[in-house]
Amino acid sequence: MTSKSFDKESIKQSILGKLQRYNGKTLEEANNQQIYNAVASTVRDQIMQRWVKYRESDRDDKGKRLYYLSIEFLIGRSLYNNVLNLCATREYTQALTELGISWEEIIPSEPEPGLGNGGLGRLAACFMDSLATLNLPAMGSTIRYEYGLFRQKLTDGQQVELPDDWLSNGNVWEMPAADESVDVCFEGNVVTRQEGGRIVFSVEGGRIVEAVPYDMPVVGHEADTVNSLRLWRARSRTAMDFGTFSSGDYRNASIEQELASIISKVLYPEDNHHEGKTLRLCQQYFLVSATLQYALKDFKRRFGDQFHLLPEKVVFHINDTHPALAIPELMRLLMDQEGLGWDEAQQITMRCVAYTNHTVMQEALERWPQELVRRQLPRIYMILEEMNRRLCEMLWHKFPGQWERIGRMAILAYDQVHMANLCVAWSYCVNGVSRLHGDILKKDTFHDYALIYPQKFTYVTNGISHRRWLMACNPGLAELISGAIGTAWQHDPSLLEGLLPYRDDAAFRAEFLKVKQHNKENFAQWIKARQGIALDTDTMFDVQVKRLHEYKRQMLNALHIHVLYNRIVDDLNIDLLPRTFVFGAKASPGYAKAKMIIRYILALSRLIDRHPRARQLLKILFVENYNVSAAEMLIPAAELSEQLSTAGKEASGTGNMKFMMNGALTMGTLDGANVEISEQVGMDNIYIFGMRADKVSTLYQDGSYSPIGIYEQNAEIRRALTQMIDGTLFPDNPALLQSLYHDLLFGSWGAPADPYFVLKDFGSYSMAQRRVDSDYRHNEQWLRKAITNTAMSGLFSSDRSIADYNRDIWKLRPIGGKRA
Ligand code: 26V
Repeated sequence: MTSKSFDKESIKQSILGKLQRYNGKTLEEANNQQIYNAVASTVRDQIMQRWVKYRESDRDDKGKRLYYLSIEFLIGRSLYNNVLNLCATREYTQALTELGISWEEIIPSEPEPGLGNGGLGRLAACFMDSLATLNLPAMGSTIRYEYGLFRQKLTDGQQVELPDDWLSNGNVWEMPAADESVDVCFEGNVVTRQEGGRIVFSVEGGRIVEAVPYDMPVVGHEADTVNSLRLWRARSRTAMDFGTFSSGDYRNASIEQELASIISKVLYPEDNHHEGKTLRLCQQYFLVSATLQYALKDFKRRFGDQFHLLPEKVVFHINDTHPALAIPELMRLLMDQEGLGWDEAQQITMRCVAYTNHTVMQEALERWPQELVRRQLPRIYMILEEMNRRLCEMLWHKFPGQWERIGRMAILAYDQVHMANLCVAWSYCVNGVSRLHGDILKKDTFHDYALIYPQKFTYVTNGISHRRWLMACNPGLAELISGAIGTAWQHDPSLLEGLLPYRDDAAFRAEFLKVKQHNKENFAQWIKARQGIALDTDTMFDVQVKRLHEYKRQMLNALHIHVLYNRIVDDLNIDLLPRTFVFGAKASPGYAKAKMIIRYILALSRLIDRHPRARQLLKILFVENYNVSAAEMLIPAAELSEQLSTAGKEASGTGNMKFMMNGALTMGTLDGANVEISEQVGMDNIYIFGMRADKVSTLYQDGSYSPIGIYEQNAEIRRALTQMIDGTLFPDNPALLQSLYHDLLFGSWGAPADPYFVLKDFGSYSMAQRRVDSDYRHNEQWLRKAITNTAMSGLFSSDRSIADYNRDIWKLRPIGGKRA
C-alpha cells in the first residue's frame, strides 16, 4: 500500500489542514479531542474512497449476501483498527511522531461504542472484521442505541451505574443514509380484503416508527472489501405537529416523537436474563423489520420479483433468538407485500434463515407473553399462529399422543411465544458455539428437535480477531513473533505454530518475558492514572474479567483469595507466590446477587490492604467500567486467565481465547471452548480443575448435592464463610452479605443450595492453584507454557470461525475471488 495518500508527508498535511478548517486551530492550539477528530477524519477519507468504489462494484453483483442480525455489536474503538486494516500503521505512526503526537494521547478521545453486553456482542464485532478480511459480502445490522451499556463506577464499595452518553461528541465513523429509511409498524388492527381471488392482509391504524440507517464502514485487513455495519435509529415520521406546537401545547406536540425515538434510546443491560419488557420486544421487531425491508428492496433491485432465488442470494443469520422475529417478518413481507402464497413463502423462508444459540441458561430463554405480541404486532402474531398450527400438526404425526413433548416444541404454548422453538423449527441450520455446547444443544436443550432434524444441528467454535486482540493491542508481542517466524501468520494465524521450536530458544524466551513485563508496566501506569491504585509489577497478574454472573463463578475466585488471606494471617512463615488478582465485571443493575458478589470482592480487597503482611503477598484490583478498551490494556498484561464457569454453562467463552493468544495460561473447567483450548495446548500447558459437564448435569438432576458436608469438613471454607457475616468484612453491618452466605449453604426461594457448585469444586480449584504457585516460580518452564499458548492459538482466530460458517452454512462467494 504505497499510494500517495499514505505517505507520511501527506498524512501530516491533511491532519494540519483538518485542524485548520474544522477548528480554526494550529496543532499547538488544538486539544487532544480535536487532534483525534482530525486524525480520524483523514482515515475516514481513505475509507470513504474505498467504500464508494467497493459499493459501486458490488451494487450489481449477482452473488449471495449475508445479513448478520444482532441486537448487540460491541465494536470497541475504531481508529487504530482501521489504520491497521488499511495497512497504514507505519506511515501514521511516523506522521504522528513527527507532529509530536502519540497514539496514547489521542486514542482515548474516541468514545467507545458500548453497544453490547458481553460475549455475544463482541463476537458479532470480531465476525464483521473477519468477514471483510475474507472478502465476504455481508452487512451487520443492529440498533443505534443512543445510550450504550451503562458506565460503572465503584463508590463506597459497590457498583453505581451511570448513563453511557457515547454520541455526545458525534461519531466520526458513521454515515447517515436517510434516503434509505423505512417505516416500521406497531399495534393497529389487521384488516383483510379480497384481491383477484386471494385474501390480502394489512394493518390499519398502527403506530408508525421511522427507521433511519447509519452506516459504519468495516474495512478488511489488506482487502478491497469494505462492508457496512448498519445501525438503525428510530424517529417519528410525523415529526413535530406544528399546529399543536403553535397553539402552545408543547407536550403533546412532541409526544409522538418521543414515543418513537424511545425505541433506540438505550441498550438493555441484562445479560443472560430475559425480562419480557414491551420496549425490548419493540426493539427486536424494529431491528428485524427495518433490516428485512431493506434486504428485500436490495434483492428486488438485483433480481426483480424472482423470489424463488432468494435462498440462493440472501442469508439472514440470527445471532441468538433476539432477532427471531425475522422469520415471521420475512413471511409477512413475502405474502402481504409481494403477494406470494403461504406455502411458497414458507419454503423460501425456511431456506434463508440460520440461527446461532449462545446460551443454555434457562433464564435467558426468550419467551414472550402471547397477549403482548398480539397487541404490539398483530399481523406477526397471526402468522405465528399459523406457523404453530402447521408445526404442531407435523409434530402430531411424528409423535402421536405425546402432548407434553409437542408442548415443549411448540412456538405457542402455555400463553407464551417460545422464540428458541421458532428459530429451531424454521431455520435451515442451528449451531452451537463450541463443540461441547453443540453437543449439549443436541443432547439436551433441543433434544426433541434433534430427533427429527439431526442434520440441522452443528457447531462452529467461536473465534476472536487476532488483528484487534494481538496485532493491535499487543504490538510488542506481534513484533517479536514476526521477528522470529515472519509476518505470514498475520494472514494465516495457524502459522503461529511455527513458534513452538522457539520455546527452546533462551533468547526468545527472554524477549517474550520482556514483552510481558512491559505490558504489565504499561497496564499498571494506566490503572494508576485511572483509579489511583499502584500495582507491583513483580507479582503474578492473575485475571478474571467478564460479566458478573453466578455461573461464571467469580465467587470461587474470591473465596479462594479469602482462604489465602487467612493462611497468611495464621502463618508467619508462609511461602506464597505474590499475586495481583484483577477482576473486571459489570453486574446487571437488577441482579442483586451479582452486585453482592462485587461488594464481597471489594471488601476482601480492603481487608487485604489493611493487613501489613497480607498486602505484601496479595493485592485485589477491581477494574472500574470494564469494557473493550480496558480489555485491550489488560489482556496483554495477564499471566493467568481465570475461566471458572460451572461445566456445561459457558457456551464457549471468547475471553479465554484472547488471554491464550497473549500468552496467559488458562485456569479453567472443561467447559465451552476451554475443552478445545486444552486439546490445542495439551494438559501440561493448562490448569484444568473441577467437575465435568456430565457430572454436573447428573448431580443437578438427582438433586443429591449438599454443600453442608463440605462446609463441615473443610475448616478453611467454614472460616471464610463465617467471616462473610461475622463483621470481619463489614464491621458496621455484619449481615450485609447474609444472603450470599445463606444461598451458598441453604439455597433460597426454592433454589437449591450452591446451585453452581462453588464449594463442590473448591478443593480441586485450590489444588490447581497450588500447582500454578509452584510452576510460576520455574521461570523457564512457565515461559515455555506461555509460548505454547500463543503458538497454538491460531485455531481461535475468527477468520477460522468465519471460514467454517461460510463452508458449512452460508456458502458465500468471496468478492474478487480472493481469500476465504
Ligand atoms: C441474552 C439475553 C437474554 C434475554 C435478555 C437479554 C439478553 C441479553 C443478552 C443475552 C445473550 C447472552 C448470551 C451470551 O452473551 N452468550 C455468550 O455468547 C458468547 C459468544 O458466543 C459465548 O462465548 C459465551 O460463552 C456466552 O455466554
